[in-house]
Amino acid sequence: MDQELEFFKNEPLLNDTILKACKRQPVKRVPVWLMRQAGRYLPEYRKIRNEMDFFTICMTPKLVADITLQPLERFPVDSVVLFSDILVIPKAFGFNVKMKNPNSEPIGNIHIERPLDDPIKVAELILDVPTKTVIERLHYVYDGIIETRRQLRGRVPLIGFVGAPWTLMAYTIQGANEDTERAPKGTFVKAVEWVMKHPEESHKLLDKYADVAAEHLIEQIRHGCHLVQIFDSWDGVLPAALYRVFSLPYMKKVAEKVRTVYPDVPIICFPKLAAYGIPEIVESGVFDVISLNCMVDPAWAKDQTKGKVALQGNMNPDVLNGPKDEIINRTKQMLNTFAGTDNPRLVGYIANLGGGCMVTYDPESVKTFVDAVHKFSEEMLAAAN
Ligand code: 1CP
Repeated sequence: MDQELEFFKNEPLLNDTILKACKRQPVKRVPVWLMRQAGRYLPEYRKIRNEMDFFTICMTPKLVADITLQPLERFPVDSVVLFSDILVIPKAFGFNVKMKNPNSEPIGNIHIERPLDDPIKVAELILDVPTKTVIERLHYVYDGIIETRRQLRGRVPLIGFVGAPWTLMAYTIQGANEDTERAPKGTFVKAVEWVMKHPEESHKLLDKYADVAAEHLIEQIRHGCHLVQIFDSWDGVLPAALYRVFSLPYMKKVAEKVRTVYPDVPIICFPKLAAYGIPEIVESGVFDVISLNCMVDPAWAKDQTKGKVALQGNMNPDVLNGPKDEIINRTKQMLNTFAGTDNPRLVGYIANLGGGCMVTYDPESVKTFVDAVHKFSEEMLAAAN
């Protein structure tokens, strides 16, 4: 296996545009991929998923590789994202992570059967589980990466990923992205209550999750991922003052640890709802790229980041449910906004959605978006010469 990993390390990449954009080097056209492009809306994924449990698929390297590559077989995306999930980490700690209604509702909600409900259990359920043990239990992810690299044959780079410590903690305590009076969807009330009531245990838990998340990214890179993304999907439930204490420092810790082992591998961070964190994320100096949610105005983000990091995003995902002309016009508009007057060559820019692909997409709409990014950015860059 070591020989194969060595081969992957040296395998030439046929398209490294996204790696160049991450490092703010010039490109001939803007690279594009879509968050959650694998799985979900593709009929070839739904077919597999109708017959199999989600985590069984994640644990089967051949299927991981097939599903990871499905978007590339249809569209000329400039990167593929590994088929896995952020919740593989709580699962590897021993939490029973389940997909609700797996049969009747293929794209279901996640829930954890017995979430962390008492601070006294942090030691036993989290701190006492050696990081090495957790990483061993995640070996199926690395096996999936190896199989994906075999089938990918250097066509485009492979993105690995992890959930940010705060987002992982939010799921571990809330148990689900609930939809009840106590915890309306997307608010993670119990998790926010925890950081107020049990700050010390929260910090210990976050610190351990940061260790494991960093090791998980390091192993993903070691097994063949070319770049990585950290998803802080639920940062926005923390007001800025709490975000600075309980989220950002731990996301930073993950990136710093990865950097010590792989100083040159691009790290993208996705502060999904906490745009207020962007200036400090830039200041931290450990991220190559910030992925912008569609709620963020690109002109504002450019002003905040001043070319010190690359930017990724941020088409409203709803647009891809609309007509073709609208997708094309909005894509043009997006490229023009990111270029502005100061960056006509679109240096340090990766086109993407501002959130994940939706189950409702017609695959043709994804193709329209990808083709439009390539066509118009090529024209814009040629004109800027
Ligand atoms: O392109 C891809 O979809 C590839 C891999 C991928 C990624 C990057 C999956 C597969 N999940 C993720 C990340 C992920 N998982 C995030 C961060 C991204 C984001 O903010 O959108 C989050 C929050 C999760 C947690 C998760 N996994 C949920 C959300 C629960 C909720 O409501 O809070 C769900 C429903 C899943 C299951 C899942 N993971 C991936 C897929 C394709 C699916 C759908 C599963 C199915 O087939 O039933």
